Amino acid sequence: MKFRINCMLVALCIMGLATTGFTMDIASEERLTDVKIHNRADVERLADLGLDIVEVTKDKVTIVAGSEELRQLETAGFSVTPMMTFAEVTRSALGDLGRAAADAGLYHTYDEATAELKRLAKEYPKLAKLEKIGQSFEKRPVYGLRISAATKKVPKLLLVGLHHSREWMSVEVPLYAAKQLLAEYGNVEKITSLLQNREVFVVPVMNPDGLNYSQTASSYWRKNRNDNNGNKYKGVDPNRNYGYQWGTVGASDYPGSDTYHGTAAFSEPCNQNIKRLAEKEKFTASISFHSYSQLVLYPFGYGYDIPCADTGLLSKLAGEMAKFNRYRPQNSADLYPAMGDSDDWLYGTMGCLAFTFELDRSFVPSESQIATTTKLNYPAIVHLLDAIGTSHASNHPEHVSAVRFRAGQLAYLTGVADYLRRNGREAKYLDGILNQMDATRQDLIKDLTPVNDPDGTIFRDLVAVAGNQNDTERMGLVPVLTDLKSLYLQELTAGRTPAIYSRRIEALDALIPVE
Ligand code: 0X9
Ligand code: ZN
Repeated sequence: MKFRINCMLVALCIMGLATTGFTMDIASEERLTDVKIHNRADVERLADLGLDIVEVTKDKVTIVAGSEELRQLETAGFSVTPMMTFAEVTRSALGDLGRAAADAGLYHTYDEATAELKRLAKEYPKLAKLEKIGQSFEKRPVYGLRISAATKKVPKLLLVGLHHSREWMSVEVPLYAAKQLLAEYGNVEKITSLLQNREVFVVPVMNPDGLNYSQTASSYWRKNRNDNNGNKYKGVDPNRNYGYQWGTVGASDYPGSDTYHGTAAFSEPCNQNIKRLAEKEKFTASISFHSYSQLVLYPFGYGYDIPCADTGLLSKLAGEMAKFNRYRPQNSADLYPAMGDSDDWLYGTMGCLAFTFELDRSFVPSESQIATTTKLNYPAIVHLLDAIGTSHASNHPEHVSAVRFRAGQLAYLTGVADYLRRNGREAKYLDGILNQMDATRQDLIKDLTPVNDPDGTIFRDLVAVAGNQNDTERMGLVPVLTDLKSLYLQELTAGRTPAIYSRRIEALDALIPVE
């Protein structure tokens, strides 16, 4: 952090001329290119060609393309306006930066970010713990910082930076959040209480090889540095390698593409690291930081209009966070459909309320923007941290297992109550059991309201549990099943998604004994 970035870079970013490679390693052919569009089908076509989309507006998509892609676009009938080549941008904007190994001005390098995490863990031993979550393709350790003052099990928030090498600001925002949370603990009442009741896990650099490459060799590199088995084209796009609906939507199977998805889902060590971590931690929510476009994105992103049980909650939270950073809340696919991103997997498979922030208005804004962007986004992060005290995805594993547990408990308690009754035990035991049953039943009903269980995940769990009980045990669930039936009947009468409710009523009828 010794030198300041060449002021030409500042000028470049003001002009909005950020670019990179359609990833040929042959940088001289790369051009920032405007492609005229007429509708969202055009955006979809561009994403499906595996193009490196930088920005989407109403009438144009800005991409980074080499000469091969320029030809491809023209053949496909798109009207294109090529702008600066990558070489021109690099020469005029970055000056010596590309050669000043291991120095990125005020931006953190991988080594600096790592040193910072180590320093924080040392300075706040009671609140912060440094953890190695794995290593990269080039065997750099990938670190995370676990931050919490909780003494019990609490909701967890994951903050991840730098999937894409050239998006340096995406390191700064989670790192700043870690520093700020720790500094404010004990000084700012709200943060003190939040850290006593939440956990934050910060991974500022998930793709260290890419960051290093971008800061020392090719500033606008996007992907990781997998050697692709000796292929002349290097790198896999880490935000196309997660394993939910993995395929070729908005990605490419060609190693030369900047959205190359790799040889298989989770083929990349950096993606495996996040997978392992998420499977272990069961995060309630996450934010993955990217740049640029000033957006708060939410799943699903692998196709247009994918039904999603938590759309209401996700868009509500995105909207609330966007009030703080004044970004635009948007469904990911509505930006452009692309499979294999972190949010789709974190939400779809792990039941985590997963968001992507597209920071700023260029890849590497001037250094003075670091303070502005980090401060701007901190309150949005704190808001999500606060919100997960009461909000969770309907498919969050702890929630689903809580329902299973309650249903099982209810069935078990029914058995115990029956035993007590039959053996003439003291009424006080029986009363206790009956009270407990009542409370459990009420909790279950709450879990199963259409709002909390819009896609019926929990309902299916309940039906499975009920179906597995013997007749006596199932009796404990009958009041719940009956109440649910009348709830669904009300919904049906009100004309809300009749198909779903009539199916649920049928399933309930099969479990409720006929009197
Ligand atoms: O394309 C990406 O991976 C993200 N944008 S970036 O410019 N930082 O590369 C956006 C991902 C959003 N997800 C989907 N559209 N599925
Ligand atoms: Zn990105």
